[in-house]
Amino acid sequence: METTLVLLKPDAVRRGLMSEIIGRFERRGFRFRGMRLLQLDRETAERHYAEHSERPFFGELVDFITSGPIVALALEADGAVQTVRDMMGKTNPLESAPGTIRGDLALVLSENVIHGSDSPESAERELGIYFPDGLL
Ligand code: IDP
Ligand code: MG
Repeated sequence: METTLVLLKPDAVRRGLMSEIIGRFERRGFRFRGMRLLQLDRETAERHYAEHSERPFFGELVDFITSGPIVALALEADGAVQTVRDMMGKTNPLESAPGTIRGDLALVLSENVIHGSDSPESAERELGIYFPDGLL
């Protein structure tokens, strides 16, 4: 079994899309091992997105992800990392297929409603940021 880290970004919470997105994961059958509503400080956001620290959009990315409450989910299934990535769609919502979360709910690259870990190694690192006391 594998566990992955999902974030519902501030745009998802502001737009009232929490139940829409969480419901998709419930209906798909994931086991929920953690769920938190929180707002990131800049230091934690920079740690989360450390791989992008040299990118020109890094400042805006941190501004955005700290701009309001987010929901962090720890979701378990066989192949959870890839299954969540498939359900999310492509990074740019304009390239995301209908039926995916971004393909159904987003239009803008910088406000693409969801984060999902991109590998089991990333999932382990990111779960430690949001669920330092462990999972259920
Ligand atoms: P991912 O969220 O699909 O894993 P990443 O490449 O890890 O995509 O990028 C992290 C986040 O940074 C994306 O979800 C998107 O919101 C934002 N982002 C990626 N590329 C750009 C860009 O070129 N301009 C502005 N924001 C970007
Ligand atoms: Mg990524």
